Amino acid sequence: MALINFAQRQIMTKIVYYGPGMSGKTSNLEYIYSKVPEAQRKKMVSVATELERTIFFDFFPMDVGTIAGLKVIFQLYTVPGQVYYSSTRRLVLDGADGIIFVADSQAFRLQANIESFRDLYENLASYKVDIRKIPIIIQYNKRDLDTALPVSELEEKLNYRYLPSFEATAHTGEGVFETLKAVTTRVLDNLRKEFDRK
Ligand SMILES: Nc1nc2c(ncn2[C@@H]2O[C@H](COP(=O)(O)OP(=O)(O)OP(=O)(O)O)[C@@H](O)[C@H]2O)c(=O)[nH]1
Ligand SMILES: [Mg+2]
Repeated sequence: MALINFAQRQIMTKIVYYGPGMSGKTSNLEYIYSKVPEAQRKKMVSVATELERTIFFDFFPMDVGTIAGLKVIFQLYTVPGQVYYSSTRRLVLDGADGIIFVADSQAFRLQANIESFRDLYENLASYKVDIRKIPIIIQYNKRDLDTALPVSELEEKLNYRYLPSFEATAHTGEGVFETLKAVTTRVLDNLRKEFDRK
């Protein structure tokens, strides 16, 4: 649910990086943050409780242009992945306009990916989000590891809804911007449709 601020002439959208613990969500954000020029981002904010961390920052891509004369801002969020932070994940997901599910490609994390996907759908359902409308992109991360499963197997086990998917190695940055672009493009399409209707 994008927020429009007419006074500042901007639209704030929310992208959430979701996925199991240690899959590479924070690494995605850190890489993006390190590559985006300062003029196109705000400071990274880290909200830490005693045990967990939620990180976010605002990102204003230059090539997007405006929608109805409003500047589009993407707020990129990452949630803590471990199972017991379920309530934080649910809160961070509230109002998301697009989601990147960062899966860990390693064979021994397959079940954790499956459970995290289920957790995502349950949380979206609790907010009555129509999963056919919200853009969800899958990122198969940690492709550099020998223990990574073939993408065909991950597709079969995780991507039964045929969502767009990308391979990545987040800590070196490979695939990170491709994944981000896939979600922002779809979020923008949704926004334009929304404005056309009005
Ligand atoms: N080999 C390899 N390691 C990675 C990759 N991406 C992230 N890592 C490592 O995996 C570990 C966890 O990465 P994070 O980015 O902190 O994972 P996270 O998903 O934010 O984890 P939580 O916040 O606990 O849910 C770190 O040691 C990263 O350096 C990758 O593509 N390949
Ligand atoms: Mg993290």
